[in-house]
Amino acid sequence: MKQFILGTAGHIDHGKTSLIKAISGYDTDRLKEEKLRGITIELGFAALDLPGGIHLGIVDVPGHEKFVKNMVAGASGIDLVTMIIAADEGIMPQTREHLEICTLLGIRHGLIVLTKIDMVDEEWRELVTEDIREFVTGTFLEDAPLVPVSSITGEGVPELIQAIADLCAGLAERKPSGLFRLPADRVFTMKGFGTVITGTLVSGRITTGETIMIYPSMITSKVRGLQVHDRIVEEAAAGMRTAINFQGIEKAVVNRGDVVARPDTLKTSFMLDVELQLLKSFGKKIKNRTRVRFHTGTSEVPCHILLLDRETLDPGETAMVQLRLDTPVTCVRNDRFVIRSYSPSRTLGGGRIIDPVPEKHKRFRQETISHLEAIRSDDPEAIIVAHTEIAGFNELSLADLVIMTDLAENRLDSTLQSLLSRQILIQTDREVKRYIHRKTFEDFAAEIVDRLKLYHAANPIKEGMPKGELASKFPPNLSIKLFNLMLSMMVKTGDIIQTDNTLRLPGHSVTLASDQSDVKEKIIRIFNKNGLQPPTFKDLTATLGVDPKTVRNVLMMLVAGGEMVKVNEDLFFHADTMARLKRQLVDYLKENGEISTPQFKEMTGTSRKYTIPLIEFFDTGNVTIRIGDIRRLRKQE
Ligand SMILES: Nc1nc2c(ncn2[C@@H]2O[C@H](COP(=O)(O)OP(=O)(O)O)[C@@H](O)[C@H]2O)c(=O)[nH]1
Ligand SMILES: [Mg+2]
Repeated sequence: MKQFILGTAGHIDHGKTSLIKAISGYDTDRLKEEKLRGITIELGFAALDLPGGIHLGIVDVPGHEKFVKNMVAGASGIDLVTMIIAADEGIMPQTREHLEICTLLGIRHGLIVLTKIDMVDEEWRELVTEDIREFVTGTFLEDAPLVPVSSITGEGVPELIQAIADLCAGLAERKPSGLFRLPADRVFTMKGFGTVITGTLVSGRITTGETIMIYPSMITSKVRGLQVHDRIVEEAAAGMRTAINFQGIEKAVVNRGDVVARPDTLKTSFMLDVELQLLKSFGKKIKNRTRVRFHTGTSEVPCHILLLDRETLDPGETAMVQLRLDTPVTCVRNDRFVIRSYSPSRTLGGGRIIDPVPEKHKRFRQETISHLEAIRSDDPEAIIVAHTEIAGFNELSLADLVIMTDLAENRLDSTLQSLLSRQILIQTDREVKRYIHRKTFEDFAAEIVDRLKLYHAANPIKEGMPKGELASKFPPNLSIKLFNLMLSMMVKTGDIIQTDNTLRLPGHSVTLASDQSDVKEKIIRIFNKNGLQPPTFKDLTATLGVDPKTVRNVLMMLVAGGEMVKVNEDLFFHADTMARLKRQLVDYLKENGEISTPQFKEMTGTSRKYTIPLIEFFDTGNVTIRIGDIRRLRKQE
C-alpha cells in the first residue's frame, strides 16, 4: 500500500485544524491550552485512507508566527502540502513565510485550499483566487489545484479528498534506502510502556526488536513496539508517521530534534557545509558570522554563518557556506534546512546540506572552494573522490560514504567498485569496508622512500630504520593498521625491504647493525692483541658468544672497510699486522733474494697452522712467487 504524508501550511486562523477535522475526523488540537485559546501550538497528527487505497498520514502545523519553528519541524519530511488560505482574509504574512519554508525544504507537490468560502460572496472569492494565482506564480504551487472549501458547511470537502487522492496517485514512492532515520518530533512516557518517540520515518525501515541508537547522545536501546497511525505493526517504513516504544530509555534523555537510527550509521557534527539561499524577500544582505537559528528535521540549533568566498550574501543569492553550530546535529547530504533570524524572528533562507561532517574551513581558501565545488556536483564519482582526497589518512568507511553521498546502496556500491577497479581508491579493510584515495598511498610511499634515504645517509652502518621510528614521523591520524598495510604494499612492489622490524631501501647495502658495532669493537681488540696468532673463526665465535652469522657479517664488513684481512675462510688478521709482516717480508727478500718456508716460519714466529696460509696468501696477492721450495719477490720494487 502506498503511503504519503501530507502537511498543512498557512496563516493562523485560516482553518487548517478545522479542515483536517473535516476530512479525517481527527481533532489535532490536543493540548488543553490549544483548546482554550483555539490555536494550534504543537504539531497535530491525523490519518486518512484515500479512495484508491492510498494511506495518508497528516501533520497539522501551527500558523502562529511564534510557533514557526514547530511548523518547520512538522513540514520537514512531508510529501505534499495543503496551502490553506482563508477566503475572507486572503494572503497573510505566514501564508508567505510557510510557502517560502516549504520551498526551502524542497517540497515539490501540493494543493491550494481556499477555506471559509461560506463567509464571502462570489465576486470576492474570484478576486482572492486571482490574487492567489499571482502569488504562487513561479513557485512549486504554480500549477497546483485550487479547491474551495467550507469546513463548516462541508462544501467542497469530498472534492478536496478526491483532489488529494488524484495528486497522490501520481506521486512516486520514496527511494529505497538502507539508512533508517526518524527525527523525533514528540517524546512522551506512557504508563506501563515507557518512553515513546514519534516522528516521520524519513528513510529506510525498522522492525520490532531491533537495536537503535539515539543521536547525538549515542544512547542505544531496543525497539519494544511500533505503531503506525495508531495501529500496532511489526515493521515501519519510509513515509509513515511512526511511534516507537523503547526499552529502558528515560524521557529526559531524548528531545525533539534527536534522530533515531541504527547504531553507528550516522555521525554528529558541530559543522555543516551547506548551499545557502538567502530569500529575496528577506530584503537585506547578511555579513560573515551572522548569528541565526538553524532548523533541520525536527531540530533547532543556534549557529553562525561562515561566508567562505565572499564578504556579504545578497538577497536572492546562493552560496556555499559553513555553519558553525552551538550543539551537534546529525545530518545526511541533501537534507534540507531553514535558517531563521533572531530579531525580528523570521525566515531568512535555507537550502541543502552538502557535507554533513566537514573539516573546519578557513575563509577565502581556493583549495576549500574547489573542494566544495567538487562535492556539490551530482556526479557520484566526483563526490567520493573529493571526499577521500581531503580525508587523507582518515579512511572513509562505507557508513561515512552513505551519509556523505546520499546514494542508494546499489549505486554507491557500483561506483565504489568502479573506482577500486581503476585503482583510484584503495580498500584498506574488507570487513568494515574502508577506503583511501590512491594519492594518499602514493604520497605515503614517496615519503617513506625519502625518510629511508635520509636515514641511510645518516646511519650508514645500520641495516635500516626501525619501523616504530618511521611511524613516529607520520601524523597521529595514520592508524598503525593502515601504516602496516601500506608498508606491506610497498614490500610487495619491491620499493622497500623489511627484515624483522627494520625497513630499508633495496639500494642500501648492509653495513653494520647497531647491535653489531659492539662485536666489531671486540674483534678489533682481539686481533690487535694477538698479532700473528689470532683465533680461528670458530674460536672467535666461541669467545665472543655471538652467532656465527653476525660474526661473519662483521668480519666481512671489516674486510670490506680495509680494517681486517681475510686469508682464508677460517683465518683473519688485523690489517696493521699484515702490513707490518708484508714490509718485513719484502725487506727480507730485497736483502736476501729468496726465502724458504722454514725461514718464513722463523720470521713470523708462529706455527705451521699460520705460516702456510700466510705465505700462500702473499703468493696469491702477487707479492711473492713460488719457485720449488723457495719464494722470491714477484716484482722488483
Ligand atoms: N465560517 C467558517 N469558519 C471556519 C472555517 N474553517 C475554520 N473556521 C473557523 O476559524 C477559526 C480558526 O480555525 P482553525 O481551524 O483553528 O484555524 P488554524 O489556526 O488555521 O488551524 C475557528 O474558529 C474555526 O471555527 C470555515 O470553513 N468556515
Ligand atoms: Mg490550527
